[in-house]
Amino acid sequence: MSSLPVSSIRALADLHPKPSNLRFQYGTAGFRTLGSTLESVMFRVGVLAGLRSKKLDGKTIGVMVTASHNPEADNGVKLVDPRGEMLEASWEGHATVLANAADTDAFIEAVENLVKTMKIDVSKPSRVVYARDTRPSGPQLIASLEDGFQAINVEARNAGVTTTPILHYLVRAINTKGTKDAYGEDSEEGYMNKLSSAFKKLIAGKPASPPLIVDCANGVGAQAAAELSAYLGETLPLILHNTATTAPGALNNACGADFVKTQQKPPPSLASHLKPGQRACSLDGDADRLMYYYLDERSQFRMLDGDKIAALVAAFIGDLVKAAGLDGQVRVGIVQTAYANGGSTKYLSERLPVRCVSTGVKHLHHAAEHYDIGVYFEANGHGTVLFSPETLTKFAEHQPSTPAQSTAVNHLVNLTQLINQTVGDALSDMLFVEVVLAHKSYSGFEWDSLYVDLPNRLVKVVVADRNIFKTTDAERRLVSPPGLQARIDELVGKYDSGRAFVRPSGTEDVVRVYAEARGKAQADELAFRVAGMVYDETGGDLAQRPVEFL
Ligand code: 16G
Ligand code: MG
Repeated sequence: MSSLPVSSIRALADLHPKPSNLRFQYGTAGFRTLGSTLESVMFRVGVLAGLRSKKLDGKTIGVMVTASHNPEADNGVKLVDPRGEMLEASWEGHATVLANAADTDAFIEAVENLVKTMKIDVSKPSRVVYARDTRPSGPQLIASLEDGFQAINVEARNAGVTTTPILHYLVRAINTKGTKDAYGEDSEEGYMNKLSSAFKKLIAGKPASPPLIVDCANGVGAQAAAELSAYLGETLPLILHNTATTAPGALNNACGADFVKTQQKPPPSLASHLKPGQRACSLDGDADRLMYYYLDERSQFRMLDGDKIAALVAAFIGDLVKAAGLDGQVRVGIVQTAYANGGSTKYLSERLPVRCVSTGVKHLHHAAEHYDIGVYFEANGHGTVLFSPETLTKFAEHQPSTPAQSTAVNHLVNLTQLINQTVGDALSDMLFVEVVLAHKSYSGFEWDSLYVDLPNRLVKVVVADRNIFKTTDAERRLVSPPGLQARIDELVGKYDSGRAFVRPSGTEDVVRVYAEARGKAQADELAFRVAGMVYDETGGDLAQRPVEFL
């Protein structure tokens, strides 16, 4: 049995020393911090990805270099497991250990430990496909990552500059190639073809759609959207904005899905393009989140966020399942987080089963897998719909008894092709929304009218130590610090339709407070009063209470 190529690892690891003053953590979205500090992390992730592949018998692992909606100077990296899903949670800890080994010797020791404890057969082949977004720090970080691949002889395939969801697609396509579960051709063209042909089938016979404005956040989504637009042609005219992928400082700056959601306004760059009634949407920096919006007849901004998308698409799928005659055989369910607006939860739970899970895509994704068709969306615009393997078989074997049933089954089958099954995908979700709008003859207004959002406020509190805040019940209740939840409950009880929760962020050194209530002023007041309680709990100086808006 061969052993680890220690001298090769050593020589290359020495080129990428860990900054001694920094500690890295593989968090909700992988490693993410200032791009200029990440070289050693990239090298080590290269080695780790190779080991993960060896552990899984040479299956292809994905590596995505991106910091999503974060500022341009940030960067990050996350691993993708063979079916195109997020890295298995137990390996997040291994990633953190490897990233924090103080020097080359400690790193080699950590790698040897991992090989031993996980019983990794290092003689197995290892395969990785990797990509990056458009950040300026990307090329240098990719070079470090490639040194990691080289250190343990990974067969590495460079997917270039592409979106996070396309990389996830590629991973699944590569690993299922030539099998009965073949996911698609393992190329960007394969992805574009798959989505655009399903879309064309789904909107066949519907009136031509008016053009859709797409804010590409000056990120990698701009390239993918331009490519997709060419495949779609007349079937969905896209007007792309914020496509300046090489303009310094432009990425996610006053544009993109996160800006729209947190500022509750359209990107200023779209101001002169948005006319009342015009549909528009924003992608985030790596094109896995989507926000829709429009201006009403009084030119008021109306946001159609992840919750509104969930409401629109879940009801559509539920209706198709019924129309196909599969009611009772195929269970449709919804997964949300505590951030889902109470209005959306009420609307959805009157129609379909709804579950609430902790924040973070991996939690939603796994919960959605428990349904035959699982619809999951975070309010921030990340989400997708999962069809279980048994459901796909049911669609294939179903014998429709009427032409209407047959049409509905066909639509469902086409949706399984349109919707990215690996991860939330802004472009795939955008096409899905457009299909539903076309089928229902909805404008933004009718869609928005499905339910009314409760006024809400999100606030972040900078505290000395966010780790003292521990939650339960899908992050809806605090168990620590003791007593705080009871005081929050008492306060919330004083507000009509009041709801509030406190959770430590998984991506920033802050605590987040969310509140909603019948009126805007009440929601704001509740959020700030709870934020005050949180701050007081940490013994801060009230005069400098560092509460920030988010
Ligand atoms: C990350 C998560 C997102 C979550 C957000 C919460 C992934 C791929 N992304 O962006 O799902 O909503 O973190 O951030 O899991 P927070 O913990 O700072 O509030
Ligand atoms: Mg993103």
